[in-house]
Amino acid sequence: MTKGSRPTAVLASLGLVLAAALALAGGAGQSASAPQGLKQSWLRQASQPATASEFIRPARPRPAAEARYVPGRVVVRFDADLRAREFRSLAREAGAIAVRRPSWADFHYVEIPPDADPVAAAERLRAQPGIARAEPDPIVRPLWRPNDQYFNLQWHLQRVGMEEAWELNQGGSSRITVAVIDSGVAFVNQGAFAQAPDLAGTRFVPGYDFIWDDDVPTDTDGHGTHVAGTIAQTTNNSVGLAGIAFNVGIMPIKVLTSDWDEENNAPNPPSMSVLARGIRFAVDHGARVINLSLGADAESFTVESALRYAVGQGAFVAAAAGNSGDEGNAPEWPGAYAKDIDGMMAVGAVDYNLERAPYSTHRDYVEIAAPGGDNDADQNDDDYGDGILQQTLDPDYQERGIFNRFAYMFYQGTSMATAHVSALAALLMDQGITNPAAVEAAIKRFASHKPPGGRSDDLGYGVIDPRASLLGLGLAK
Ligand SMILES: [Ca+2]
Ligand SMILES: [Ca+2]
Ligand SMILES: [Ca+2]
Repeated sequence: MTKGSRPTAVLASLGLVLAAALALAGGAGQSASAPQGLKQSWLRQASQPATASEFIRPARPRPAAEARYVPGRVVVRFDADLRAREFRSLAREAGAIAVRRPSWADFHYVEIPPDADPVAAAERLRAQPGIARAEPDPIVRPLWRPNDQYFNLQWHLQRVGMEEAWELNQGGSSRITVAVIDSGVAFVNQGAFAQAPDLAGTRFVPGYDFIWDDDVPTDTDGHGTHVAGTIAQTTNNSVGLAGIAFNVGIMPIKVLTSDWDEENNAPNPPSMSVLARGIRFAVDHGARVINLSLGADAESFTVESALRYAVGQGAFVAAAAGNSGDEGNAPEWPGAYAKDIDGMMAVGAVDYNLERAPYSTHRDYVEIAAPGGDNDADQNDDDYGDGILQQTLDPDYQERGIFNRFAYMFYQGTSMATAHVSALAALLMDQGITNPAAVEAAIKRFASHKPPGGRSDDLGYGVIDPRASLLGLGLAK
């Protein structure tokens, strides 16, 4: 148990002591006591069949997130020897109104008035003895850059030689679970939610919805379903599209929100601390690979701690580098942690020519590149923008709150690139590599398009080469 982390029993008694001064909210329990919201009632509706159109469309731009931090909250790790009396005075000092420890966490939420400045409150808390860490909770958003052109070929699989790689390992196996920590996945037919038709043959393992607090992490956005498709779209079934590691198990974990989630008052925000809990859940439920096609513009000890826990438990992590390469090139977390963590890689995006896509963030933490697409280009002359094509929610219906209509959608972004690396890691794990650092080493060492000097901020150590990485492990065929 790390410094500042406490067993539940101690926390519960701390809360009771503080009850006079602070309202005590929640505890470390799971969903049994979670409030039931609109989503849970939609899950209980009579099921309707999924419908898939053959339309091929680009995704529409989404508005940028406005707030930088979740209001009304500071994330805190207490010193292990903190006494209740000391805490009462420091919480009052920081204007706290409640304290609770969420599930799958090694930290607490100190709740403050919704109009209070969480940055200032965290600063006040940090200055107090007995507080090991305190920070505002950065908002997390998906990393993709949709625009409005069309495309209908999976050039991104051909350009990295997937057909040749599949001769060595045809899509991995059910021994490997990949956690897709995202906006959820259209993985099940239940109530108002349907499974994407081209995920019908894909294997799913139980995950969790950290936004709505239930164990049916359906997708109300489309991003997570698209990412899951690149990893394990049902393949060789004569319909739809292919994925890379199509025999692995997908563990859907929802930590990102859609407009529908927010308009219908989903109880939890898409924040770094929520992401940290999702990572820990995935690791503790057997995920060997964790896909993080998301980012925030500020760091968080909660996520860094969860990432180190993940690789320490034998899970490889792939995280998007960011999509601000042509808009200020600011760093994104968790991607920026990757250069200091063996077994976690930050992924940049390349276009059809396997050169850095314009939006792909190019900083010192980029370690590998993979196709993320460029809908503004048509370098293969097929009259479609060069995006990454997978099946996901049809946005014409999704935006009206209809979650059983699907279409083939072009997305672009380091999100899409990250899915390629997660899938490759799953194939390598399936070959018997058990150490995430060894997976990272194999992906780096056997990359193609290695930059002069071995590494660049644009591509990291180069572009993934799945066949070479599999062969590099001594596999021959
Ligand atoms: Ca298919
Ligand atoms: Ca690394
Ligand atoms: Ca094209």
